Amino acid sequence: MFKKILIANRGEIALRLIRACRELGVPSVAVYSQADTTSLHIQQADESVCIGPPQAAASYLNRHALLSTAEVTDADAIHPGYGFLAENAEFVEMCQSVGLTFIGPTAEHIRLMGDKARAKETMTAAGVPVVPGSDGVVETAREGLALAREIGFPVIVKASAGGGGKGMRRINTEAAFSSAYSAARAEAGAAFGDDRVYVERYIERPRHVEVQIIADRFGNVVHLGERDCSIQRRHQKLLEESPSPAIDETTRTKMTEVAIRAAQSVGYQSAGTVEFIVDKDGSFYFMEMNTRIQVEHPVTEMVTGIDLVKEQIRVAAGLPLSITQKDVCFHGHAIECRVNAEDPIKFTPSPGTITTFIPAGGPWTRVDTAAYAGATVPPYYDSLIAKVIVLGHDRDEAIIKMRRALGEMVIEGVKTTIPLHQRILRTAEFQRGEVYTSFLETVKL
Ligand code: MV4
Repeated sequence: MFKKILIANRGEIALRLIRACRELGVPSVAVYSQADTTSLHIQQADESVCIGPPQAAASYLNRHALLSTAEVTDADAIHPGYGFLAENAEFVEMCQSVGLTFIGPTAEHIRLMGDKARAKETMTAAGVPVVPGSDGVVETAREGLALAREIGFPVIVKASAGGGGKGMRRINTEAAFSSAYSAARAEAGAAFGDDRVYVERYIERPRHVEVQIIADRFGNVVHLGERDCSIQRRHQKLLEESPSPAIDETTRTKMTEVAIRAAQSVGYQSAGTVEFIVDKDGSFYFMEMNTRIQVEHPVTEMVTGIDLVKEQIRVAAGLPLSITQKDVCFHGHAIECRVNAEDPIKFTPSPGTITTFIPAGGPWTRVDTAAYAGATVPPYYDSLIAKVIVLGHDRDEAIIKMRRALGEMVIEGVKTTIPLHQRILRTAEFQRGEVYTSFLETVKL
């Protein structure tokens, strides 16, 4: 096992990682910016080091500061959490070159999955179902239009360097193709410094279902079921649940098998998520693979009882997975609501000081947060301040528990998305499991 782990993150995920370290008996080092001097992760880690000014680029993204901190504190591994440097292949190589273990996949796996066109080609070759479309990148509008005619409109143009919804354009007609194609390329070039795009059929009213996998260095790959993340707004997930109300047992078996094949075909190691889009008929297609521990991982932990972060650290240390597929059993239904310091109507950030903080509690209710009364929510970072996760015997009970849990929470000083969640949970559509990515645009709250 590692001697000491540097936690290259902040907020609730930093605390989550520190807890895993503590249970594994591994000391942890917190890093913080000048905006985070009163943050809880500093209190909970065994040591802490200030790494720079508030701006993320000067602190949590400051790769040399992180490597020097690991060196002076004698840490032998770095956990990046999610966001920041979690999917930065160059940083993985920098860690490697100074003898530090990056707790995550290899630089090559991050690069492969970061290139969405290449990832799709690789998955096609492995026999994983993908949305019908171009074989890799589309070089010209002419080529794209010819292909769009073949597959039929509407189509979608996606940035190969994109993902998570950035640099995508839906095109409904032949007449609109050429200018939309050029606009998508220009947008991708400006956003990612890479204007390569690919084209595929547009799936109407899609649902987002993803499979959690974890793989060790000995070729063992285990799936931990799926999460439904269809309730989103502007490609930001709001609420996640497991199992997905969108798929039946047959589809679940196929999808989890496919996810394992996807990971195995590229020799993936560490925790990862294989993201699928599910259409109206329940057919599913590979979208992308996320090569990090995700915000919504507690949903999976609740239904499986498996500590994903501890497993992720174990496999990074070269230990085998402590579980086989037969050991993984699923119990009940879990829901997570993301509580952001945001105006729930306008979705604009609401930084400030949290004056009152009363978390939810009670049976089968988990709150992952770094918030407390008196804590500040700086404007420099993501506005996630708490995740409320509940486990019920079935979906109906989980909904009741979540409404009860959110009803207990009192957060004052900043606006939060709690009222929005309460409205979503009350709708007949959500209660019937009719969750689509367009939910918030189409359902009256
Ligand atoms: C699509 C699609 C329809 N057809 N691909 C958005 C995020 C990225 N991971 C994939 N996305 C989409 N890809 C085809 N061929 C619709 C979306 C999409 C979406 C997907 C998942 C969750 C929310 C979404 C919101 C809008 C569009």
